[in-house]
Amino acid sequence: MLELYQWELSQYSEKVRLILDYKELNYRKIEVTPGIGQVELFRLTGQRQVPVLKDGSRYIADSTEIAKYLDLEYPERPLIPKDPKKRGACLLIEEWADESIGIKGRKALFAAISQDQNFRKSLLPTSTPDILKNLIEGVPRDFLTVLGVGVGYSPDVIKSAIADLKQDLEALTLLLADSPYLLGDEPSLADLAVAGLSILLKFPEGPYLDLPVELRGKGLPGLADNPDYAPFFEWRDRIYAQFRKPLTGTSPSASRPTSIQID
Ligand SMILES: N[C@@H](CCC(=O)N[C@@H](CS)C(=O)NCC(=O)O)C(=O)O
Repeated sequence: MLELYQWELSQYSEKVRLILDYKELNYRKIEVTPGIGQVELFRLTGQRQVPVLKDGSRYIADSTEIAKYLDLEYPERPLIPKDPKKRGACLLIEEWADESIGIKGRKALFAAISQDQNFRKSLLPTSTPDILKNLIEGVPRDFLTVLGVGVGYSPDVIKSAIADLKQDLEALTLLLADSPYLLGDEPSLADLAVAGLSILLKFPEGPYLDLPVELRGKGLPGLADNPDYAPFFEWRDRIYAQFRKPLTGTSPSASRPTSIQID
């Protein structure tokens, strides 16, 4: 069976999960432990990031490479159109979504977490002991701001990320005004990339991610609750209802591995 080395709340991992579900491929999720698990990932693949797909003895890193690999090896329900114009537009949107929504969504979420203690506490894994939750909940906002500056997320960077995301959402809403999918009447990798990468802007309403139930449908203030972008999130809900498989089992986090497994 295919295996996906992932983080549950990684937007690039979600893009791949949506693609796997769209192609109706079964896979097993392997939650990589930040830090130590990434060292193992480096040993296996020469890089430290998730997602990584394992197919037999092959490891494929990077969500775009994984999408292309899956379309070649599992051509049923193709992701990338054959028509040259649509193919070009599909590849362009996919790349743009990675660079814009994927990266800026993470920055904007960082800002939201650093400003809202309840949001931050709810985002910690459900398995985190209360003592740790309380410790992190008590971290002063300034400390997180300093941390943010340390990783390149200064208040200016965050402000500009949010402004760019607003333009992205306006553009997507316009593109989707008269067609069910970004490239017209058929779904493509462009839709799956945009929909999957946008989880950090607003978590899906349905039972698709292993995160506290109260966070479902919640998202970035000014984006997730902005009526101007409601058509975009309605479109995304439709994509999820059509193609994304809901979580199965009563307590997905309980059965989650705590480190990556090596054959
Ligand atoms: N270009 C990569 C980006 C993947 C990425 O940014 N992954 C993040 C999680 S969302 C990660 O692994 N970060 C850990 C690190 O960089 O050490 C892709 O499309 O898969």
